[in-house]
Parts: sequence; C-alpha cells; structure tokens
Amino acid sequence: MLNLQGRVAVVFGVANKRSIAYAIAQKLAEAGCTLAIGYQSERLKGEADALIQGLENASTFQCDVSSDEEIERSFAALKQRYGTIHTLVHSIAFAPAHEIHNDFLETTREGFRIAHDVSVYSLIALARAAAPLMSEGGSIMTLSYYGSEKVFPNYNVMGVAKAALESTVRYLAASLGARKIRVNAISAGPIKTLAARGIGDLSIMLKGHADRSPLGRNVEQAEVAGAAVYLASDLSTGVTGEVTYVDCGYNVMGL
Ligand code: NAD
Ligand code: 0WE
Repeated sequence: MLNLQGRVAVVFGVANKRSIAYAIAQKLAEAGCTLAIGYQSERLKGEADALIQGLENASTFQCDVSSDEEIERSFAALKQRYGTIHTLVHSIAFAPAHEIHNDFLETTREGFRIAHDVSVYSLIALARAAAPLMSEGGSIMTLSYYGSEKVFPNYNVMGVAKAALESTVRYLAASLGARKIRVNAISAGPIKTLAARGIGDLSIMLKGHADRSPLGRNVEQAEVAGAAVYLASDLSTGVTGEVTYVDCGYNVMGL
C-alpha cells in the first residue's frame, strides 16, 4: 500500500457504508491520510460519525454543496483545523427523481438546473475553496459515469451533467495546473449504492454490464478506491485533466 502519511484528504459524498466516497475514505485512511469527511445534512450526521469510528485520524463536517455559504464556512473550519490540505474527493450527484423516471424529452428547466448545480457546479465551487489550502500542490478528483458519452435508458439529464462534469475537469486542470493542483475524474462502472438504488432495472443493468465487460463481472467500490489512492499519490504527478475508467473494461467494447 502507498504511504500517504502526513497528507490531509477532504472527502465529500459519504451517505452510508455503500457510498463510493466511504470506500475511498477507507483506503486513503489505510494509506495514512488524515481525513475530513463531508456529509450533506443533519439527517446523515449520525451515519457519518458512526462510519469514521473505524478510521484513524478522521473527522466529519456538514456541507450542502448547493450552498455557497456552507462551502465557505466548511473551508474556513478546514483551514483552522488543518492549515494545508492535499486531496479533495468530490463524490456527489443528484437529479430530482422525476428526471430519472420520465423520458429525457420531458426534462424540466428546474431539474436540469438542479442536476447541474449539485453534480457539476459544486466541483468548481469546491475546487476554488480548496485551492488556497493546497499550498503544497494537490489532487482533486470526481466520480463520473459512462452515461456522459453513451445513452443509457433513464440516466437522462445526469448523462448531460456528467458530460459537463468531465469537461469541467479539463478546464479546472488547465486553471489549476500552475499551482501544481491536478484535477481528474474516475469513471466507475455501475455499483449498487444509494444513488443507484430506486432505478427500477438496476439488476438488469448490472447483469448486462458484467456480461459485456472484458473482465466478465461488475466493479466494486474498493477497486474505485484503488484508483483514487493512485490519483491522490505521487504515482500520478504527471496525470491531470483525465478520465480514468474503473469499469472492468466495459467502455472499450463495441459488441
Ligand atoms: P451515494 O448515494 O452513496 O453518494 C452520493 C452522495 O451525494 C451522497 O452522499 C449524498 O449525500 C451526496 N449529495 C447529494 N446532494 C448533495 C448536496 N446538495 N450536498 C452535499 N452532498 C450531496 O452514491 P454513489 O454511487 O457512491 O455516488 C457517488 C458518485 O459516484 C456520484 O457522483 C455518482 O454519480 C458516481 N457514480 C456512481 C456509480 C454507481 O453506479 N453507483 C457509477 C459511476 C459514478
Ligand atoms: O450517477 C449515478 C446516480 C445518479 C443519480 C441517481 C438518482 C436516483 C434517485 C442522481 N440523482 C438521483 N436522484 C434520485 O432521486 N449513477 C451512475 C448510478 C446510476 O443511476 C442511474 C443509472 C446508474 C448506473 C439512473 C438510471 C440509469 C442508470
């Protein structure tokens, strides 16, 4: 395992033990990182506090990323507590339920706005707030999905938002490169998490994915976390603006 002792990582998007963000937090902690874990709302505080019990050197804070004020307050507290941070993990996406359940043609102005605000703009806002604390350089990463490039039934406005997210990664990489801050995305294959639940035919999707993937199976949270540790580490100092696929190879197949 890589040694990230002395590094501080801020991780957004832990909702429960299945969250990709939690698997990333666990692996970063195993590698020696000090962790600050952001949860969305009061309702998730108990869960987040319980989850960090198993992690060394971890704390939690509340931050709804649709609020500029909460972001500002969170990073003021992070600066007080840690001074310098090294890694930022953005593992957040949301679209109103009707946007996922209706036909794409029925996408509403408000649903489009919310999906892009929470799932895309938040990366820009968090990167801007984090950059002054990344005085030794840093690594910013976000989570994407292949629905940004190809049409998956019902992914709908989230696909459009993920395309914008991947483009945002490239623009942020260019903007922050001079400060030795790298920005990348991990495009994960489908995983049964809270955000993937409630989509009617998830098990059909998972089976289709496993059947078509070169590795013949689905990806696990811990494998996504492996790529995250690599992106946080000095093994990846030459990598920025990229989308790294952790999808058992699904995206390379034509048929
Ligand atoms: P998850 O539900 O565990 O995580 C989503 C997180 O987003 C939750 O912690 C939720 O609290 C947070 N969130 C939503 N709105 C927020 C807001 N306004 N402020 C702060 N936090 C907010 O599910 P997950 O699957 O771990 O999703 C994490 C990321 O991984 C998402 O970006 C998702 O698009 C991406 N992803 C998921 C899959 C999959 O199949 N599960 C595949 C590829 C990419
Ligand atoms: O990015 C995601 C999840 C995105 C998501 C899911 C929901 C469902 C519940 C964002 N917002 C909401 N809002 C809700 O109310 N994934 C990559 C997982 C996922 O979601 C899908 C998928 C896959 C895969 C939705 C439809 C089809 C496939």
